[in-house]
Amino acid sequence: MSAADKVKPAASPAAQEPSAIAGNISYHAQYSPHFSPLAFGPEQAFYATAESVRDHLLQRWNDTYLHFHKTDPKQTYYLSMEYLQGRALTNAVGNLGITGAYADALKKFGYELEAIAGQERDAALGNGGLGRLASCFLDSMATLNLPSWGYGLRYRYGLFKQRIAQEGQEEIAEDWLDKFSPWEIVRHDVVYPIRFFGHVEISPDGKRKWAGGEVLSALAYDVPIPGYKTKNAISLRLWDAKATAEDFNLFQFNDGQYESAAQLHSRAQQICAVLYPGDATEEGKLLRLKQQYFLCSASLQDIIFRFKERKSDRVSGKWSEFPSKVAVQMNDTHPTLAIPELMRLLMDVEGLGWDEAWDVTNKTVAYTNHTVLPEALEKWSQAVMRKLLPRHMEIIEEIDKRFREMVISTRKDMEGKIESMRVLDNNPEKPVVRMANLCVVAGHTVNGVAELHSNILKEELFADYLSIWPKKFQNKTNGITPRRWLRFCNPELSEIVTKWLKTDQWTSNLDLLTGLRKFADDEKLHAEWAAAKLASKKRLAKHVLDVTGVTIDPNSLFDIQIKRIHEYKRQLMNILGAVYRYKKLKEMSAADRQKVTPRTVMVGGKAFATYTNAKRIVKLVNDVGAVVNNDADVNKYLKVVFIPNYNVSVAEVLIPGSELSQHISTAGMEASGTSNMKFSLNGCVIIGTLDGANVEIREEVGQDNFFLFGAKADQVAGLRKDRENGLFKPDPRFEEAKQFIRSGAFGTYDYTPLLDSLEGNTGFGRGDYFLVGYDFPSYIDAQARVDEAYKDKKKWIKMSILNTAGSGKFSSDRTIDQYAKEIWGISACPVP
Ligand code: F58
Repeated sequence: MSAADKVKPAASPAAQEPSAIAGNISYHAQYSPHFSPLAFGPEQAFYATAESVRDHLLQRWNDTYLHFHKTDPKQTYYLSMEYLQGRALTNAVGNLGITGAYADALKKFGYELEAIAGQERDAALGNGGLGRLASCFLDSMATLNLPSWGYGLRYRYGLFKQRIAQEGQEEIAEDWLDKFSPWEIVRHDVVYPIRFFGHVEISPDGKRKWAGGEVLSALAYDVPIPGYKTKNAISLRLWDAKATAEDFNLFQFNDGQYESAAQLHSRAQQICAVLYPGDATEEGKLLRLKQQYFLCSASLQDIIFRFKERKSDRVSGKWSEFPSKVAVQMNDTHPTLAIPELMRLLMDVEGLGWDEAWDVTNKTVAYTNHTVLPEALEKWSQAVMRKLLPRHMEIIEEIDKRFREMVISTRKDMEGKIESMRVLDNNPEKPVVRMANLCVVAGHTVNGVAELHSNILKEELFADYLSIWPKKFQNKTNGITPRRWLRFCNPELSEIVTKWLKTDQWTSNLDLLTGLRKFADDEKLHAEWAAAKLASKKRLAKHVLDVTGVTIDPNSLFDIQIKRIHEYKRQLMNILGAVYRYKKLKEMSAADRQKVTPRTVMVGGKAFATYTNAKRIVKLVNDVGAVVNNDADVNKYLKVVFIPNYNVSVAEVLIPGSELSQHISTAGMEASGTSNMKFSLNGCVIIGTLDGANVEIREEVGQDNFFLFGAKADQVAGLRKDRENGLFKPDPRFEEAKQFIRSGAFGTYDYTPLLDSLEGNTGFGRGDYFLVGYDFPSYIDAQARVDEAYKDKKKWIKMSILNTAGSGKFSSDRTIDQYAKEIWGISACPVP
């Protein structure tokens, strides 16, 4: 009998009684080594509650591991540099079906579960949609009982905390591990060596091997991920970097040379210190490459270890079985080094030849692309790669050489295209490795994240490869977990949905939401729906007051744009629209103003620390808000609020309270978007362009329930040309809004560079590359249609209901089911 077989079931019915839970919470409060047993404030209550919930998780997690171990199914490993997990408590008790029991147990101590859950710090190990997608995927993998795991890095400080000061955004280290994370289990038994630098040694028989350099250790921390209404709990394995006692030079230390004595320890600490170390310097670039390699090497060593462990009779002769047991999904190009690392491990450690190793690698790895922005396509300096990973650079060169030879020998017609398709760009001024090309050449499947985006990949970005590998390219439209993004964050609306559908099965079968369509005109449903929305708006208004001091009116139209701040996402167009609205309100008579639909415009999001124009946009939103909100003539009709420190738990308050949300990127530039799905699911109407998943959302919810405007993706290139050729005639409203800002109406800060980026080629911007000027008039017109629609309460609520009803497609359960069947070839493996 193994140790795990002897464990008493924490998930037994008796253990789920409120009194048993209360006892368990007390136990953890008393015996927790973290706090004095005398104090039991909200914070202690949170940690004790979380540790108690963890007992339930651990049982399932152990059972799942054992079950996978025994049945040995093919398993997916999701490699991602980012996971935006947010808070875990509400989600964990919700997925385990013990929310009520925990709420009752906490009442015995005088606490509300919601308030205790609010004590938790967000795990913000991600930046934006890509990281949150990874977290939604884990939830769906566990829920669908799929044998699958996530691998990532355990950053000491996650994405920065954003503070708004006089000068605009300030970044502060986000200390999510300040106390400790109750959800992670440190695995002292799971440690792998990771080498950096060094050289390649060639043995007398010609075998090549990487040696020398410095070697650190990767230590695993496991975060159990419970599925919804299932016994399965999977792992998010996060790696931390360590140096050993042997690396600590006691002699130097005793000689007073403290820093050099612990040099390797300090380098180990740097690896997982922060997500996105600034990469303006060579050191920063090197550190980021180290992080990527660290993730890939540790994860692949672990995957190979498990492959061997699950069938102890597996010998190196059976490597052809590897792809039938292992699928590796690379979340964008950040884990591309998994390709040369798998090749290296197979050839240099396991003794396979090139062809065999290549076959295994190709059948194992697949790549998801999340962007077509040229500046976001990763390229690494060949010199840096050679210095840090000399053996990998050799392997990459060989991949490049063989790809080139293959094209030359089989596709004469493509000769002129080879240079741009190659993995290496040998431009003598700046020789680089093109990571996306490496992924396309080495992976068995490449997918985009929405129909439109996947078509752009096939027709533009990767068009040349399509004729070589027509079957390699797929679409997997993104999705979001309906548990976190409706069931748990919006309990009022969830209850209504359950009541009208007469089932709560929609939580794991989101297509059932279409059943709401037939009630879209029902007055009773309208009344309940409106009441739920108002309750969420009040909660949101309280949050705004708490964090900004601005009072907003829950009866005004709540208009929200929350996402990373980026010029292509066009928060600038939003704020120019608000500026235009403000100016018109000022010009109106008091009597006319009373006919206006009152609106609260909310913008939230973080600007990358070195992205100057994005920071200027943050500043502008705040400056406009400071003037508008204090202008007694108009502030009954318009408020503009910047929501600081946007993160997952803030989104959980904002999205349920939203009525209109803006997804207004330049067409063709937003790969998918996922917050658009969250908003629509929560009965929020979208104003948006035909971009990313907006296209599919509009199809699903109906075009009457979506405010469309702007240029189409296939017009964009032509419009940019026109602009360059001086053929663009700006709408007077666009000129008026910009001029108003230039006039100093919103303070003395110099917005010239930002506004000039919207003009022709000025040297500051790229000549309105993002086509704000072109789309502005149709945006303003669409906003006017919104104002009219909102006046008709019945019509608006119907639109809201139909948005929720049309959201079924956007469950990440659907997305993951498609990945499982069409890319990974894995099937459900439920714990009996
Ligand atoms: C996002 N990418 C896409 N990248 O922008 C969004 O359209 C899509 O819905 C989402 O992925 C999920 O597919 C994204 O979030 C990043 O955060 C990059 C990480 C590396 C540095 C540059 C930003």
